[in-house]
Amino acid sequence: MTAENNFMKILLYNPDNGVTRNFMPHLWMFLLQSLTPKEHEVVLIDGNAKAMSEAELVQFCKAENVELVGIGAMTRMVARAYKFADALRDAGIKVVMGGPHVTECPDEALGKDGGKRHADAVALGEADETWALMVGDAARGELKEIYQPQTDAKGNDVKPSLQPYPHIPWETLDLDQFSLVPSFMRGFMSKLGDGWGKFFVVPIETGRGCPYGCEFCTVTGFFGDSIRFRTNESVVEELLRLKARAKKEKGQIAVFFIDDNLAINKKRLKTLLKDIIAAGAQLPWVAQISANLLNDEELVDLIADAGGKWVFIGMESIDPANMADVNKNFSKPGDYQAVLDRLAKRNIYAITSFIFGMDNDTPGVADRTLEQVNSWQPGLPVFGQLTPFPSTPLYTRLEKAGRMTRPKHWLEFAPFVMAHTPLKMTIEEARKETLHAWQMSYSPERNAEAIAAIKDAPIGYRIGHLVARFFFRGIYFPQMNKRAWMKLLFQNRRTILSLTREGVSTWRAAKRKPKDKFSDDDAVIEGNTEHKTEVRA
Ligand code: B12
Ligand code: SF4
Repeated sequence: MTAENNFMKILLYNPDNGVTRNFMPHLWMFLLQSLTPKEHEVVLIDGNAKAMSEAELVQFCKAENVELVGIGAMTRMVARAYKFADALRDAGIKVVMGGPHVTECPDEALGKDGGKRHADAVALGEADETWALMVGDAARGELKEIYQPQTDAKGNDVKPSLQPYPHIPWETLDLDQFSLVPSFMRGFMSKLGDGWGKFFVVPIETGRGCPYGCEFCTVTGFFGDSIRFRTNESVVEELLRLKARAKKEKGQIAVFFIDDNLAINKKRLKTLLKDIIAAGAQLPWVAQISANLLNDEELVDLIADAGGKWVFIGMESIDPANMADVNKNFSKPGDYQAVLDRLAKRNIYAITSFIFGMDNDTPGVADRTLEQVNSWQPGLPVFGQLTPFPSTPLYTRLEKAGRMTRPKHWLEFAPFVMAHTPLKMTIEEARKETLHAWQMSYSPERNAEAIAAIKDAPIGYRIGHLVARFFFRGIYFPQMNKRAWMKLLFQNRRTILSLTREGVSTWRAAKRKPKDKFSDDDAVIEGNTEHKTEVRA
């Protein structure tokens, strides 16, 4: 830092998760960058997009004169985060940490639980209002150990209101490291349609907090049960800037509304969606919404008209006894089919998330779940295992019952190996069930069946579904290089060829027709919303 103006170069770093490449950058980095006092410079590195060893990161910081590094991590990535933090601190660089895990286990990060110290300071909870203080103190060499939001008379954190919301300059940020198009396919993809040479998924939040308190979830504890929203204007304005960028760059931008439950207040969501439609701010988007809130026809119409393409639904289990065990009774497995039908009528996909290893699960749970899933509208199923994250009611229950086999599972991270013993199956059985579910759901045969099941949908929609299937498979099966992609394309060649043939002939037919008249084929090529209306009616 220079003595005159306290200038510091700051790096915000997110470690890679060691298993898959994330499809989207992390919002916290962009948010804190926007909230950093202007006299400092901030650079961002996401280990998922730019793989670096600890030594390389240290070298980068030395070469760039970085004086402060902020590291954020979920529980799953925290062991990696600590390794990077240790290397940086050993090189004399100050490290501050934040995010859900260090909020839940601050003593671990600060070395006060008997282990090694990893961070000079930690930010507990939402750091929107503490980050500037941390930076100021670091610049003056007066960093404290713990930063946390002010508390109210009852001792609860005073949460940021989100009004006003920081300006994230998406229109100028260098997002190249986050493009999802593999580099060897960029040239070819850039010639398709409006241009697919670059494809980004950008995280946007419209609100924070969820009151439902599912037993395994950290959100109610971390963000609180009082929900806060941004103004509709600020969300619409952000979307319009992204839309302008996509057009200018001849690339594609999709949005992930990262709210934990976008429809938690249906009335508010309807006004937001109407404002998005009125402003023409539609971009393709995905959001998380619980099944119980998707029973409203008007809401689902608005979701479709406002650009909604995928809805992530935490279905967790097809067994109501399991749902009751984890305090998620409000989501009824018996309703899932109707919800998916309602979405499919508007050509919206569902990403359906399931958890294995719940207390009422027995061997065979994968096949039982798949039988149901395959009888529904085709979607994108994902499978995980019940994981006790620190500070959740689930963690406390299992700990009290003496069922934890690896109480600090995050320090010895093993993908898809449970950290406690399920009641009616073994840890190894749960691992095998999970593997089986992934294998069966994304096999070439299942991909072909899923595409055949939506044969009446527009060709653009079906191609999009197949591409999404290829990406989702990569959540479980490593698919990081050209060879892995070529193998995948070869295995699915029949489905790809038949969609390609149909796409080309539809495109040719559309080109031969006069442009001034709306035709069904145009709808098919563009995935036109008019066509959606027809399907709906
Ligand atoms: C989007 C998201 C994802 C994305 C990936 C992340 C991304 N690229 O954005 C996807 C969908 C891939 C994902 C996956 C998973 N996720 Co997730 N995800 C979220 C979600 C919904 C939003 C994250 C977000 O951007 N929040 C908004 C920002 C503003 O909040 P924030 O990140 O907490 O940051 C604030 C503070 O924490 C702090 N902060 C954060 N980092 C730092 C760093 C520093 C230096 C400082 C000072 C402050 C600071 O400042 C920020 C502003 O206040 C959260 C829930 C939630 N609402 O946060 C779950 C959440 C983070 N995920 C969670 C989990 C468990 C997972 C999975 C493990 C699920 C699974 N079983 O597979 C996977 C694993 C990911 C992987 N393989 O990498 C848990 C984490 C719990 C924990 N203790 O770690 C959460 C909290 C949800 C939950 N139900 O409990 N996830
Ligand atoms: S509904 Fe989702 S965000 Fe809310 S508590 Fe349950 S799992 Fe967490």
